[in-house]
Amino acid sequence: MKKKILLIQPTPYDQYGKLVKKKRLYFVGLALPLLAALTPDDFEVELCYETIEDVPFDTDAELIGISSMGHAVMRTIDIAKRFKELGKTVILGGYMVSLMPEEAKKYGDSVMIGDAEETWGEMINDYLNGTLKDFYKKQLTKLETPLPRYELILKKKIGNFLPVQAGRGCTKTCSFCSIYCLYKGQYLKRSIPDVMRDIKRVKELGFKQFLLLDDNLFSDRDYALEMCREIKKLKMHWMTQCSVDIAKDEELLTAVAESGCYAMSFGLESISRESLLGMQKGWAHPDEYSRQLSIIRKHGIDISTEMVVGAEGDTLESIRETAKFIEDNKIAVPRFYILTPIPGTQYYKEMQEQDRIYNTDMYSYNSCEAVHYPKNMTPEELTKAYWELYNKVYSYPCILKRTIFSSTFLKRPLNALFYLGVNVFYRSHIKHGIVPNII
Ligand code: B12
Ligand code: SF4
Repeated sequence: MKKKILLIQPTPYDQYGKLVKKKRLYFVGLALPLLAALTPDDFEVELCYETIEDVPFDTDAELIGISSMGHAVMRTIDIAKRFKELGKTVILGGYMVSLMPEEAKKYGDSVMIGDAEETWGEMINDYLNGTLKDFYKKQLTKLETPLPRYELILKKKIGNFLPVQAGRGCTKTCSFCSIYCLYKGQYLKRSIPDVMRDIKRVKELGFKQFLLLDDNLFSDRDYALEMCREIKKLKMHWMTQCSVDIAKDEELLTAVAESGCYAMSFGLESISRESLLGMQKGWAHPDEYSRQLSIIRKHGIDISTEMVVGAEGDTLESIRETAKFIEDNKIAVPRFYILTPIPGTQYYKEMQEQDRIYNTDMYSYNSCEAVHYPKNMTPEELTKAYWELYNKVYSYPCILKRTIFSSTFLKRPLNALFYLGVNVFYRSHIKHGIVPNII
């Protein structure tokens, strides 16, 4: 009989300490299907996404691999402790444990720091030989990944698209960002034929759409142009995220739109220039945002945004103005976070050095509770202003203005109706005090 490994993507706790559970996980990460593909054939692999399914604590798997994302790391630790009590061998990996490996090691037998491509095989071998090391780390210099084992997630309650990744890292250096912290401004690209192999597989499996989950796909212009030319041939639809300065490049934007990209998410972060400068994001200019967003929209690309509040230039007034910015720019799906100093990031070091960490309880590092002392308000005022912002932007008048009373409705009515549905769904969460960022 084959040995078995169980790989788990834990779900976070909400701010009331309850596990966040969903009927469907639309945005599925790639780590587990990829780790499954990297696993030697003599192992059977089972995947568990806790947001949509329960962790099988009675599993017959002997090896348990647990991933970690942001504050969901608290659930990673709780699951690890339970499996340890049950006598299993527990391996931890993913962004959050990579940023705090020494702490993570207290709860597992071994910790994988960063990318697994060149160390996962060695880790499994060591486990089989009884020589598992405390830490595994190998900085990649090139990125080559096998075809993810998508078949292991097909029967799960996921959306109508699958994830694909072209590259890792980002050439920008925003101080709060975990990507910068791990990749230090490096952008590792896969070869275009390899990326196309994965997209073609997604198509063969009957999907008409995919999500390119790169952090800033357009970090390398020539690579991105070439990729768009290849994607166009497949006649599929896709979504991604990138920096808003793509608006400055009409040729690239045209190629992206013609290749089937219909939705993009932009980390605008703030309408305050001072805040952006404080985050080492001075290359972004809030006074250009409206023009840039309208150029992108003209190319037929729908927009969602990610913004943070609580940075150095933010005041209670600027947070209120953020709601107006979202409404005026008819952002289809806006998401907000309280700027959170994630341990391991440069921003965390800055806040620590300035003695501005207000709350050290990691359960609160959920991006909807202030855990630092902001410059221009108290932590309590920041948390209150954050929820007021969400409630204002997800009020029915604002939702309607941003969806069916927007120019998108005339050009792409089905999309506008879809975003209306997403907004109503998000609104119901916000009304229950649950942020929609993790769905
Ligand atoms: C898709 C995605 C999501 C999806 C899907 C999540 C899911 N449940 O599957 C959604 C939108 C739901 C989501 C939600 C959240 N996300 Co998210 N997400 C991503 C994104 C864009 C891609 C993840 C991915 O698939 N990458 C590709 C894979 C192959 O890379 P990887 O995950 O790093 O995995 C490699 C290694 O880390 C390692 N590895 C990973 N896990 C494990 C486990 C073991 C055992 C081992 C050995 C190795 C290993 O091996 C892999 C191959 O090398 C990343 C950004 C990014 N570029 O990765 C953010 C990212 C991971 N998310 C992040 C955050 C903060 C969150 C939220 C906490 C947001 C929030 N405030 O609520 C939630 C938490 C949800 C949860 N269940 O934990 C942060 C994590 C930061 C940090 N310090 O941990 C990231 C880095 C975004 C960012 N720029 O800050 N997310
Ligand atoms: S542009 Fe985005 S992914 Fe790149 S460093 Fe800044 S926040 Fe991180």
